[in-house]
Amino acid sequence: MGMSANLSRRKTLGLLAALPAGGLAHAYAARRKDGGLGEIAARAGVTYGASAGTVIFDDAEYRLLYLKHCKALTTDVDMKFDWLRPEAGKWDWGPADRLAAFAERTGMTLRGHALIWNENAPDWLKALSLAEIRRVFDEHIETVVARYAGRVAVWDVVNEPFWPGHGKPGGYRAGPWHEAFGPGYVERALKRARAADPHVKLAINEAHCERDDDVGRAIREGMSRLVAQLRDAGAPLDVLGFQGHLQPGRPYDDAAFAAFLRRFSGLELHITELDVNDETFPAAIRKRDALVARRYHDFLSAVLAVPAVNTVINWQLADHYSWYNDLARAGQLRSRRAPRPLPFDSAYRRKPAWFAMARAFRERKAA
Ligand code: 9MR
Repeated sequence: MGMSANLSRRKTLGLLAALPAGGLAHAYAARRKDGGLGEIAARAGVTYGASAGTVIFDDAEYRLLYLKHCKALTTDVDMKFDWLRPEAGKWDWGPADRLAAFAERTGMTLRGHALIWNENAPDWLKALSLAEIRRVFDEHIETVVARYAGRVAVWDVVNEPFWPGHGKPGGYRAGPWHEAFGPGYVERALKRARAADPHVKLAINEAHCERDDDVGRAIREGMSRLVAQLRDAGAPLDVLGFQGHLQPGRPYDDAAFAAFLRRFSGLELHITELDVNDETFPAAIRKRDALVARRYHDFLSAVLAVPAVNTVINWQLADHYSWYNDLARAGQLRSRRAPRPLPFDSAYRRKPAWFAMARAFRERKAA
Protein backbone atom coordinates (compact mmCIF):
# COMPACT_ATOMS: atom_id res chain seq x y z
CA MET A 1 0.00 0.00 0.00
CA GLY A 2 1.39 3.42 -0.97
CA MET A 3 2.19 6.33 1.30
CA SER A 4 -0.86 8.37 0.35
CA ALA A 5 -3.27 5.56 1.16
CA ASN A 6 -1.65 5.23 4.58
CA LEU A 7 -1.92 8.95 5.20
CA SER A 8 -5.53 9.13 4.20
CA ARG A 9 -6.31 6.13 6.36
CA ARG A 10 -4.75 7.84 9.34
CA LYS A 11 -6.66 11.01 8.56
CA THR A 12 -9.90 9.07 8.46
CA LEU A 13 -9.16 7.39 11.78
CA GLY A 14 -8.63 10.81 13.34
CA LEU A 15 -11.80 12.13 11.79
CA LEU A 16 -13.88 9.24 13.04
CA ALA A 17 -12.47 9.56 16.53
CA ALA A 18 -13.44 13.23 16.63
CA LEU A 19 -17.06 12.69 15.61
CA PRO A 20 -19.89 12.51 18.14
CA ALA A 21 -21.71 9.15 18.29
CA GLY A 22 -24.74 10.49 16.40
CA GLY A 23 -22.67 11.43 13.36
CA LEU A 24 -20.94 8.10 12.95
CA ALA A 25 -23.48 6.27 10.81
CA HIS A 26 -23.39 9.16 8.39
CA ALA A 27 -19.59 9.31 8.33
CA TYR A 28 -19.31 5.57 7.76
CA ALA A 29 -21.86 5.67 4.95
CA ALA A 30 -19.84 8.44 3.32
CA ARG A 31 -16.63 6.38 3.57
CA ARG A 32 -18.24 3.44 1.85
CA LYS A 33 -19.18 5.47 -1.21
CA ASP A 34 -15.76 5.31 -2.82
CA GLY A 35 -15.81 1.81 -4.14
CA GLY A 36 -16.39 -0.35 -1.09
CA LEU A 37 -17.46 -3.89 -1.92
CA GLY A 38 -20.76 -3.29 -0.10
CA GLU A 39 -21.62 -0.45 -2.48
CA ILE A 40 -20.70 -2.48 -5.54
CA ALA A 41 -22.81 -5.40 -4.30
CA ALA A 42 -25.73 -3.12 -3.40
CA ARG A 43 -25.93 -1.90 -6.99
CA ALA A 44 -26.53 -5.57 -7.93
CA GLY A 45 -29.25 -5.98 -5.31
CA VAL A 46 -26.95 -7.84 -2.90
CA THR A 47 -26.27 -7.08 0.75
CA TYR A 48 -22.57 -7.75 1.31
CA GLY A 49 -20.81 -8.16 4.64
CA ALA A 50 -18.57 -10.34 6.79
CA SER A 51 -18.46 -12.10 10.11
CA ALA A 52 -16.61 -10.31 12.89
CA GLY A 53 -15.38 -10.85 16.40
CA THR A 54 -14.41 -8.33 19.08
CA VAL A 55 -10.92 -8.12 17.58
CA ILE A 56 -12.34 -5.29 15.45
CA PHE A 57 -12.39 -3.13 18.60
CA ASP A 58 -8.64 -3.66 19.13
CA ASP A 59 -7.43 -3.66 15.52
CA ALA A 60 -8.39 -0.27 14.11
CA GLU A 61 -7.09 -1.04 10.65
CA TYR A 62 -9.20 -4.18 10.46
CA ARG A 63 -12.22 -2.26 11.73
CA LEU A 64 -11.79 0.20 8.87
CA LEU A 65 -12.18 -2.61 6.36
CA TYR A 66 -15.59 -3.41 7.81
CA LEU A 67 -16.56 0.24 7.80
CA LYS A 68 -15.56 0.66 4.21
CA HIS A 69 -16.79 -2.59 2.71
CA CYS A 70 -19.56 -4.13 4.82
CA LYS A 71 -23.24 -3.41 5.00
CA ALA A 72 -23.91 -6.52 7.04
CA LEU A 73 -22.15 -8.11 9.99
CA THR A 74 -22.49 -11.64 11.35
CA THR A 75 -21.33 -12.40 14.87
CA ASP A 76 -18.60 -14.99 14.29
CA VAL A 77 -18.55 -16.78 17.66
CA ASP A 78 -19.94 -14.32 20.21
CA MET A 79 -23.62 -15.24 19.98
CA LYS A 80 -23.01 -18.97 20.02
CA PHE A 81 -24.44 -20.96 22.91
CA ASP A 82 -21.08 -21.88 24.43
CA TRP A 83 -19.80 -18.29 24.24
CA LEU A 84 -22.98 -16.81 25.78
CA ARG A 85 -23.26 -19.54 28.42
CA PRO A 86 -19.78 -20.84 29.30
CA GLU A 87 -21.01 -22.24 32.63
CA ALA A 88 -24.35 -23.37 34.00
CA GLY A 89 -26.29 -20.42 35.34
CA LYS A 90 -23.87 -17.85 33.89
CA TRP A 91 -24.54 -15.60 30.90
CA ASP A 92 -21.77 -13.61 29.23
CA TRP A 93 -23.42 -10.92 27.11
CA GLY A 94 -20.49 -8.50 26.89
CA PRO A 95 -18.93 -9.33 23.49
CA ALA A 96 -22.28 -9.96 21.76
CA ASP A 97 -23.70 -6.69 23.08
CA ARG A 98 -20.64 -4.79 21.88
CA LEU A 99 -20.92 -6.19 18.37
CA ALA A 100 -24.67 -5.49 18.31
CA ALA A 101 -24.05 -1.87 19.38
CA PHE A 102 -21.35 -1.51 16.71
CA ALA A 103 -23.66 -2.77 13.97
CA GLU A 104 -26.41 -0.43 15.16
CA ARG A 105 -24.10 2.60 15.30
CA THR A 106 -22.69 1.99 11.86
CA GLY A 107 -25.94 1.07 10.13
CA MET A 108 -24.94 -2.52 9.36
CA THR A 109 -27.51 -5.27 9.14
CA LEU A 110 -26.81 -7.64 12.03
CA ARG A 111 -27.01 -11.40 11.58
CA GLY A 112 -27.18 -13.43 14.79
CA HIS A 113 -25.20 -16.66 14.60
CA ALA A 114 -26.28 -19.19 15.76
CA LEU A 115 -29.06 -20.01 18.23
CA ILE A 116 -29.22 -23.77 18.01
CA TRP A 117 -26.37 -25.99 16.82
CA ASN A 118 -25.76 -29.60 17.81
CA GLU A 119 -21.99 -28.99 17.76
CA ASN A 120 -19.98 -27.10 20.36
CA ALA A 121 -22.28 -27.95 23.26
CA PRO A 122 -20.55 -27.16 26.58
CA ASP A 123 -20.04 -30.03 29.03
CA TRP A 124 -22.49 -28.59 31.54
CA LEU A 125 -25.27 -28.85 28.95
CA LYS A 126 -24.38 -32.40 27.97
CA ALA A 127 -24.50 -33.45 31.63
CA LEU A 128 -28.17 -32.42 32.01
CA SER A 129 -31.14 -34.78 31.82
CA LEU A 130 -33.17 -34.73 28.60
CA ALA A 131 -35.99 -32.92 30.39
CA GLU A 132 -33.56 -30.22 31.51
CA ILE A 133 -32.06 -29.94 28.03
CA ARG A 134 -35.57 -29.34 26.67
CA ARG A 135 -36.10 -26.58 29.21
CA VAL A 136 -32.74 -24.94 28.40
CA PHE A 137 -33.58 -25.07 24.67
CA ASP A 138 -36.78 -23.05 25.09
CA GLU A 139 -35.22 -20.72 27.63
CA HIS A 140 -32.21 -20.08 25.42
CA ILE A 141 -34.19 -19.15 22.33
CA GLU A 142 -36.63 -16.96 24.23
CA THR A 143 -33.95 -15.12 26.21
CA VAL A 144 -31.51 -14.49 23.36
CA VAL A 145 -34.03 -13.61 20.65
CA ALA A 146 -35.96 -11.29 22.97
CA ARG A 147 -32.76 -9.52 24.07
CA TYR A 148 -31.78 -8.64 20.50
CA ALA A 149 -35.30 -8.10 19.13
CA GLY A 150 -35.25 -5.11 16.80
CA ARG A 151 -31.44 -5.23 16.54
CA VAL A 152 -30.72 -8.61 14.97
CA ALA A 153 -32.22 -8.55 11.46
CA VAL A 154 -31.67 -12.24 10.64
CA TRP A 155 -31.16 -15.13 13.03
CA ASP A 156 -29.41 -18.33 12.06
CA VAL A 157 -31.95 -20.18 14.19
CA VAL A 158 -30.64 -23.65 13.40
CA ASN A 159 -27.09 -24.15 12.21
CA GLU A 160 -26.08 -27.23 10.21
CA PRO A 161 -29.06 -29.54 10.84
CA PHE A 162 -27.58 -32.34 8.69
CA TRP A 163 -24.52 -34.54 8.91
CA PRO A 164 -25.12 -37.94 7.27
CA GLY A 165 -21.93 -39.29 8.83
CA HIS A 166 -23.69 -39.46 12.20
CA GLY A 167 -25.94 -42.23 10.90
CA LYS A 168 -29.21 -40.76 12.21
CA PRO A 169 -32.46 -41.33 10.28
CA GLY A 170 -32.95 -38.59 7.69
CA GLY A 171 -29.25 -37.69 7.83
CA TYR A 172 -29.67 -35.37 10.82
CA ARG A 173 -26.70 -34.16 12.83
CA ALA A 174 -26.52 -35.76 16.25
CA GLY A 175 -26.14 -33.77 19.45
CA PRO A 176 -28.02 -32.73 22.58
CA TRP A 177 -30.87 -30.85 20.87
CA HIS A 178 -31.50 -33.69 18.43
CA GLU A 179 -31.37 -36.16 21.28
CA ALA A 180 -33.87 -34.16 23.32
CA PHE A 181 -36.52 -33.62 20.64
CA GLY A 182 -35.59 -35.70 17.59
CA PRO A 183 -35.62 -33.87 14.21
CA GLY A 184 -38.65 -31.88 15.43
CA TYR A 185 -36.19 -29.57 17.22
CA VAL A 186 -35.88 -27.54 14.01
CA GLU A 187 -39.58 -26.70 13.81
CA ARG A 188 -39.74 -26.03 17.53
CA ALA A 189 -36.78 -23.64 17.35
CA LEU A 190 -38.32 -21.65 14.49
CA LYS A 191 -41.67 -21.34 16.27
CA ARG A 192 -40.08 -20.27 19.56
CA ALA A 193 -37.89 -17.71 17.79
CA ARG A 194 -40.90 -16.25 15.98
CA ALA A 195 -42.79 -15.99 19.29
CA ALA A 196 -39.88 -14.05 20.82
CA ASP A 197 -39.52 -11.61 17.89
CA PRO A 198 -42.36 -11.33 15.37
CA HIS A 199 -40.26 -9.33 12.87
CA VAL A 200 -36.79 -10.89 12.70
CA LYS A 201 -36.00 -13.02 9.65
CA LEU A 202 -35.55 -16.66 10.56
CA ALA A 203 -32.92 -18.75 8.80
CA ILE A 204 -31.64 -22.30 8.63
CA ASN A 205 -27.92 -22.20 7.86
CA GLU A 206 -26.30 -25.24 6.24
CA ALA A 207 -22.83 -26.31 5.16
CA HIS A 208 -21.53 -28.50 2.32
CA CYS A 209 -24.54 -28.19 -0.03
CA GLU A 210 -22.20 -26.57 -2.57
CA ARG A 211 -20.24 -29.82 -2.91
CA ASP A 212 -20.98 -32.16 -5.80
CA ASP A 213 -20.28 -35.42 -4.00
CA ASP A 214 -22.22 -37.90 -1.85
CA VAL A 215 -22.10 -35.70 1.24
CA GLY A 216 -23.17 -32.55 -0.62
CA ARG A 217 -25.99 -34.32 -2.43
CA ALA A 218 -27.27 -36.04 0.72
CA ILE A 219 -27.39 -32.75 2.61
CA ARG A 220 -29.15 -31.04 -0.31
CA GLU A 221 -31.84 -33.73 -0.26
CA GLY A 222 -32.13 -33.34 3.50
CA MET A 223 -32.64 -29.59 3.15
CA SER A 224 -35.27 -30.00 0.44
CA ARG A 225 -37.22 -32.49 2.54
CA LEU A 226 -36.91 -30.38 5.68
CA VAL A 227 -38.16 -27.22 3.96
CA ALA A 228 -41.16 -29.11 2.52
CA GLN A 229 -41.99 -30.53 5.95
CA LEU A 230 -41.68 -27.14 7.62
CA ARG A 231 -44.01 -25.63 5.01
CA ASP A 232 -46.59 -28.37 5.60
CA ALA A 233 -46.34 -27.75 9.32
CA GLY A 234 -46.80 -23.99 8.89
CA ALA A 235 -43.45 -23.27 10.58
CA PRO A 236 -42.05 -19.76 10.17
CA LEU A 237 -39.01 -19.68 7.86
CA ASP A 238 -37.76 -16.72 5.80
CA VAL A 239 -34.21 -17.50 4.74
CA LEU A 240 -31.99 -20.40 3.77
CA GLY A 241 -28.32 -19.79 4.42
CA PHE A 242 -25.65 -21.67 2.50
CA GLN A 243 -22.25 -21.25 4.08
CA GLY A 244 -20.00 -21.47 1.05
CA HIS A 245 -16.78 -22.70 2.69
CA LEU A 246 -15.48 -23.80 -0.71
CA GLN A 247 -13.02 -26.69 -0.72
CA PRO A 248 -11.51 -26.84 -4.22
CA GLY A 249 -9.90 -30.20 -3.38
CA ARG A 250 -13.38 -31.73 -3.62
CA PRO A 251 -15.75 -32.09 -6.60
CA TYR A 252 -17.94 -29.07 -7.40
CA ASP A 253 -20.59 -28.31 -9.99
CA ASP A 254 -21.65 -24.71 -9.47
CA ALA A 255 -24.44 -24.95 -12.04
CA ALA A 256 -25.94 -27.96 -10.24
CA PHE A 257 -25.77 -26.04 -6.95
CA ALA A 258 -27.54 -23.08 -8.57
CA ALA A 259 -30.23 -25.43 -9.92
CA PHE A 260 -30.69 -26.74 -6.38
CA LEU A 261 -31.11 -23.17 -5.10
CA ARG A 262 -33.88 -22.57 -7.62
CA ARG A 263 -36.02 -25.19 -5.88
CA PHE A 264 -36.71 -22.88 -2.95
CA SER A 265 -39.31 -20.48 -4.22
CA GLY A 266 -40.56 -17.89 -1.77
CA LEU A 267 -37.47 -17.93 0.46
CA GLU A 268 -34.54 -15.54 0.56
CA LEU A 269 -31.24 -17.27 -0.15
CA HIS A 270 -28.08 -16.06 1.56
CA ILE A 271 -24.46 -17.10 1.09
CA THR A 272 -23.43 -16.80 4.71
CA GLU A 273 -19.80 -17.82 5.32
CA LEU A 274 -17.97 -17.55 2.02
CA ASP A 275 -14.25 -18.33 1.79
CA VAL A 276 -11.95 -20.55 -0.30
CA ASN A 277 -9.72 -23.19 1.24
CA ASP A 278 -6.46 -22.90 -0.75
CA GLU A 279 -4.74 -26.00 0.70
CA THR A 280 -4.67 -27.83 -2.64
CA PHE A 281 -3.37 -24.85 -4.65
CA PRO A 282 0.31 -24.22 -5.50
CA ALA A 283 2.37 -22.46 -2.84
CA ALA A 284 3.43 -19.52 -5.04
CA ILE A 285 1.30 -16.64 -3.87
CA ARG A 286 0.52 -15.09 -7.22
CA LYS A 287 -0.70 -18.42 -8.61
CA ARG A 288 -2.55 -19.31 -5.46
CA ASP A 289 -4.33 -15.96 -5.27
CA ALA A 290 -5.34 -16.22 -8.92
CA LEU A 291 -6.89 -19.66 -8.36
CA VAL A 292 -8.69 -18.52 -5.21
CA ALA A 293 -10.02 -15.51 -7.13
CA ARG A 294 -11.22 -17.68 -9.98
CA ARG A 295 -13.04 -19.92 -7.52
CA TYR A 296 -14.78 -16.88 -6.00
CA HIS A 297 -15.79 -15.61 -9.40
CA ASP A 298 -17.09 -18.91 -10.77
CA PHE A 299 -19.08 -19.68 -7.64
CA LEU A 300 -20.57 -16.20 -7.32
CA SER A 301 -21.42 -15.98 -11.02
CA ALA A 302 -23.42 -19.19 -10.75
CA VAL A 303 -25.27 -18.33 -7.54
CA LEU A 304 -25.90 -14.67 -8.40
CA ALA A 305 -27.78 -15.86 -11.48
CA VAL A 306 -30.44 -17.05 -9.03
CA PRO A 307 -32.70 -14.04 -8.30
CA ALA A 308 -33.50 -15.09 -4.70
CA VAL A 309 -29.83 -14.80 -3.70
CA ASN A 310 -29.70 -11.34 -2.12
CA THR A 311 -26.94 -11.59 0.51
CA VAL A 312 -23.26 -12.58 0.42
CA ILE A 313 -21.23 -12.74 3.62
CA ASN A 314 -17.52 -13.58 3.95
CA TRP A 315 -16.33 -15.52 6.99
CA GLN A 316 -14.00 -12.73 8.28
CA LEU A 317 -12.34 -10.35 5.81
CA ALA A 318 -8.54 -10.65 6.05
CA ASP A 319 -6.55 -13.87 5.68
CA HIS A 320 -4.85 -13.86 9.07
CA TYR A 321 -8.21 -13.83 10.89
CA SER A 322 -9.65 -16.79 9.01
CA TRP A 323 -10.59 -19.98 10.86
CA TYR A 324 -8.34 -21.85 8.42
CA ASN A 325 -5.35 -20.59 10.42
CA ASP A 326 -6.61 -22.64 13.38
CA LEU A 327 -6.92 -25.69 11.15
CA ALA A 328 -3.43 -25.14 9.70
CA ARG A 329 -1.91 -24.80 13.19
CA ALA A 330 -3.70 -27.96 14.32
CA GLY A 331 -2.28 -29.86 11.33
CA GLN A 332 -5.79 -30.39 9.89
CA LEU A 333 -4.98 -28.97 6.46
CA ARG A 334 -2.86 -30.55 3.78
CA SER A 335 -0.38 -27.74 4.21
CA ARG A 336 0.86 -25.77 7.21
CA ARG A 337 1.55 -22.59 5.22
CA ALA A 338 -0.51 -19.48 6.06
CA PRO A 339 -3.86 -19.82 4.29
CA ARG A 340 -5.11 -17.08 1.90
CA PRO A 341 -8.87 -17.71 1.74
CA LEU A 342 -10.31 -14.16 1.93
CA PRO A 343 -10.58 -10.93 -0.11
CA PHE A 344 -7.89 -9.08 1.93
CA ASP A 345 -4.37 -10.12 2.88
CA SER A 346 -2.80 -9.80 6.32
CA ALA A 347 -1.65 -6.27 5.47
CA TYR A 348 -5.30 -5.34 4.72
CA ARG A 349 -4.64 -5.01 1.00
CA ARG A 350 -7.27 -6.04 -1.53
CA LYS A 351 -6.39 -9.34 -3.19
CA PRO A 352 -7.42 -10.76 -6.57
CA ALA A 353 -10.33 -12.38 -4.70
CA TRP A 354 -11.68 -8.89 -3.89
CA PHE A 355 -11.62 -7.94 -7.56
CA ALA A 356 -13.19 -11.26 -8.55
CA MET A 357 -16.07 -10.64 -6.16
CA ALA A 358 -16.51 -7.08 -7.38
CA ARG A 359 -16.55 -8.34 -10.97
CA ALA A 360 -19.20 -10.97 -10.18
CA PHE A 361 -21.39 -8.29 -8.56
CA ARG A 362 -20.92 -5.91 -11.51
CA GLU A 363 -21.74 -8.67 -13.98
CA ARG A 364 -24.98 -9.41 -12.14
CA LYS A 365 -25.94 -5.78 -12.37
CA ALA A 366 -25.22 -5.74 -16.09
CA ALA A 367 -27.09 -8.98 -16.82
O1 9MR B 1 -15.06 -19.25 12.89
C1 9MR B 1 -15.50 -20.07 13.95
C2 9MR B 1 -14.34 -20.54 14.79
O2 9MR B 1 -13.63 -19.45 15.33
C3 9MR B 1 -14.86 -21.45 15.90
O3 9MR B 1 -13.79 -22.00 16.63
C4 9MR B 1 -15.71 -22.57 15.32
C5 9MR B 1 -16.37 -23.41 16.42
O4 9MR B 1 -17.33 -22.65 17.12
O5 9MR B 1 -16.73 -22.07 14.49
C6 9MR B 1 -16.25 -21.28 13.42
O6 9MR B 1 -17.34 -20.87 12.62
C7 9MR B 1 -18.09 -21.92 12.00
C8 9MR B 1 -19.53 -21.50 11.96
O7 9MR B 1 -19.99 -21.19 13.24
C9 9MR B 1 -20.41 -22.54 11.32
N1 9MR B 1 -19.91 -22.93 10.03
C10 9MR B 1 -18.51 -23.29 9.96
C11 9MR B 1 -17.66 -22.16 10.55
C12 9MR B 1 -16.16 -22.45 10.40
O8 9MR B 1 -15.81 -23.58 11.15
